[in-house]
Amino acid sequence: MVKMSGAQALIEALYKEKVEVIFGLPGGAIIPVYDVLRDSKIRHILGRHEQSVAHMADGYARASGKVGVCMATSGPGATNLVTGIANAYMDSAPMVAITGQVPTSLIGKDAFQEVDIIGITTPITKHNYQPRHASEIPNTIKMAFHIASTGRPGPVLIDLPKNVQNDTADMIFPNKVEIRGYKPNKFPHTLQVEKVIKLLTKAEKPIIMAGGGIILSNASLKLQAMAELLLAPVVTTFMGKGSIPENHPLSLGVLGMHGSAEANRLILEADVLLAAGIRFSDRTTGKIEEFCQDTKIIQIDIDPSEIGKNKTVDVPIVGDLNKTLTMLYDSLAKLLEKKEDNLWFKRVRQIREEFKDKIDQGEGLAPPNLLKKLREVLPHNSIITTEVGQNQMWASLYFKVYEPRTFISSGGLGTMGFGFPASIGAKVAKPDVPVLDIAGDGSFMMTSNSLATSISEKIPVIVVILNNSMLGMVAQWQRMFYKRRYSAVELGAYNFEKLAKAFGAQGFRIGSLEEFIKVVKSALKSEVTTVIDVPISPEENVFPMVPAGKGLKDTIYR
Ligand SMILES: Cc1ncc(C[n+]2csc(CCOP(=O)(O)OP(=O)(O)O)c2C)c(N)n1
Repeated sequence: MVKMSGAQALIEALYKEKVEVIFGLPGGAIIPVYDVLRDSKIRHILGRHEQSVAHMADGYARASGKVGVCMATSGPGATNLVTGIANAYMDSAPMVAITGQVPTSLIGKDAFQEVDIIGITTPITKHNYQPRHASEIPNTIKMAFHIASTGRPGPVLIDLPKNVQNDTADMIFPNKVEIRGYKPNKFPHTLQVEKVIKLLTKAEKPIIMAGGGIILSNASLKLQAMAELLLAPVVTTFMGKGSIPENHPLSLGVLGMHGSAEANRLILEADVLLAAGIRFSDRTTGKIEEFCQDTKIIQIDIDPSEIGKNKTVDVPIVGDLNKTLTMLYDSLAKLLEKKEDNLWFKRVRQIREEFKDKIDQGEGLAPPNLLKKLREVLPHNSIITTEVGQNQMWASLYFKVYEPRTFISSGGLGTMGFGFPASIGAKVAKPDVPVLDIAGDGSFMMTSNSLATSISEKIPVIVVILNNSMLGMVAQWQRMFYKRRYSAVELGAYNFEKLAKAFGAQGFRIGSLEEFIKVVKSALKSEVTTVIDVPISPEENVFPMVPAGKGLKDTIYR
């Protein structure tokens, strides 16, 4: 037992959890923690807005697989974190968010900068805590990290009243953690495994649908081995992009509203669907009643509440994906011979051929073309983050990803302004890897103040703004489904080159594809953040597209 203040215990406990970096922005209610942090070995990265601070922690978590930590003061600091916490929750990113709170004697009295952040974050966290005594802090931190990082990962919030930070107590730092009622089930039930094996050995047209769960459980290699053994094509959800190398002969790309033509078509022809680590999101399935109506569906997930939530399945199986796929693979490998070719694989090749020229990828700075050319100059392990809108969907469709954890985007919440701060977090996690944010001008404007963090903390990233002077995705919908009646989508033209330079970053405005490639190549060697403003036509649409409320068979190709 050691005597120390609550704030000291917090930093000590974070240190014991091997936390290397905290993304934060201080204020009155969290000053005691910041005072201790000043003398600790943990790096602090000062954000310029708490939403960005949370996205930085999120980007760090997704790139590294570790828990991302963010910190803010009470009241407005805490509410500014909310979007970032909700974003992490929707995409199952492991995060611990720490907020200051008014002293316990003032809680519930509308004190200065008081807000009920526990109430506000209850639906968007896996769990939240408000220790009322300093001595609770070490165990609370241990539990928070355990919950955030195990089972289906997600954010946990710890709200620390100021007097609890200041009070001293005898502290016990536990080595182990036991939480009643929280025991994520890692190993699947053997009877369910047998049922899956029976279905897969009989399947003639099997298809695998791989989600973000594959990446979270580091199951990419097992997924690939399984696909090769079954000769099953793999479609990924948006969150699953990167779970299989997108140049693998069995990879069909991302499925869904802006999915690849091959993925959206072939999934409708499969007889058995192995859905691994996915949640049948409406963006992915289109009209759910029409999705794989006559297909036998197997669903594997670590989170039992996901099974059958959006889609009734034939065989549910609860377990960690890496462990479950390993068990399935080991049994199947004894029963099946590896095939080099069959009718189903011929059909895969035929569909690929059929759609080869159906999608117009444009020339010069047309986004599909630009993203394909960008891929060619970047190392395989480069990390791409995206903003939200057309930029995100173009990146999903046309920027091929070869490794897990190298495509980081706001899937569930669709948060504009996520990509740039997330790229800063990812670069902190992987300083030796190039990190690029593919941005829209509207999204970049939301969190571009993070340029100050990127410059002052020397975290060099590259931002490519596909600048159509529009809220492009909304404009696309108005163009296609509201008879071109543009309403509140024209942003006007801004000079992002000058904006970047004002913060001390490099800024460029691009006139041609050749110039773009030249600037990217020099930015890759640079040690300072580079913003590349690429003017594109405001009339560009993202295709393919499944209109809202329609099924995958209704895909529009151009
Ligand atoms: C915080 C937030 N506000 C509003 C939206 C709704 N929305 C979705 S896409 C989009 C347009 C995005 O514009 P821009 O960032 O310029 O990207 P583009 O679509 O032009 O590539 C909007 C407003 C959102 N997703 N997030």
